Amino acid sequence: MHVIDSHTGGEPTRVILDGAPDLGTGALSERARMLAEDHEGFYRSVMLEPRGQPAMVGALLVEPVDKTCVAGVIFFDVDAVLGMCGHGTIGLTVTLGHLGRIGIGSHRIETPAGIVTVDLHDGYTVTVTNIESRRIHREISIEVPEYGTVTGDVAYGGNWFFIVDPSPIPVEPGNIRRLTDMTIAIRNASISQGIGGEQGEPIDHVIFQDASPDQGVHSRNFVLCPDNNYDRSPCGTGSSARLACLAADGVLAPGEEIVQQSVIGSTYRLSYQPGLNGGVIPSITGQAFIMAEATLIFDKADPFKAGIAL
Ligand code: PYC
Repeated sequence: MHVIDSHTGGEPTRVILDGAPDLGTGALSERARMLAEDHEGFYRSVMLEPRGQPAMVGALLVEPVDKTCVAGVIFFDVDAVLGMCGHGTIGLTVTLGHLGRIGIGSHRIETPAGIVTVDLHDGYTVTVTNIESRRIHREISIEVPEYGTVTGDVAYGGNWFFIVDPSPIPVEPGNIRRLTDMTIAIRNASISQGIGGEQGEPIDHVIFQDASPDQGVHSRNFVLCPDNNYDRSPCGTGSSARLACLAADGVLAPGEEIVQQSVIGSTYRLSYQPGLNGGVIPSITGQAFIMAEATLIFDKADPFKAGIAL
């Protein structure tokens, strides 16, 4: 299995070029469902230690249904198949450029959540124009065991987010353990209290928004991902959901650009245009760097061939 590893603002992406199970040629949402339900062992073995690393997102390259797209992709982490992934799309685009499969310019990529446009500006810098993103609940309260009532917005940016602003804990690297524990408790409480998407989709990510001490930065975030790791990047789909909230609150105008920072200090430039269905079309600009080109080996004699799953 050949893979290329990159990171986007510190968040790793592993693009799988070959050796994956055959998911057929159906709609990408159907192929994502097959991956989630029938091939859990495959995607976990690629993400889990010792082969993978915490916070890594896999990007399985597949044939797109829409032939105007340069690629189809299904993203996953160790615990879930994702609808879309912003940092992963930036990593994938830089990887496709590195492979010579695309050049500088604009390209379309098909994901289970819909078609996104990517602009490769140079060897590292990409703007993703995401699917339409929307807020569906403003200031909804959740009773969180051991933490009490927590109020936030529910919004969609390709995944489902519960966004708390301002953060109840300062978003600083020294607080990552506390931030992780509280956001896991919120996500679990949202699921047990049935708070999620319009069709009952569970909240899969939780965001805490805080001020940043850095000049020119709009805000700093902490983003919990489905695998209970935090996003080292400012989270592309989370930033999209956040843009939908800022637009709905009337505090950010179409085309106005802000800088969103992650808890480790990496940044995205963000803006939006109004969508056709009342939401926003987000633009996310960030950089990715290739780290490795590798052949993954699954030796039958290896007792941890399937990864370390405790
Ligand atoms: O950038 O959208 C994102 C993302 C989702 C999970 C990790 N990163």
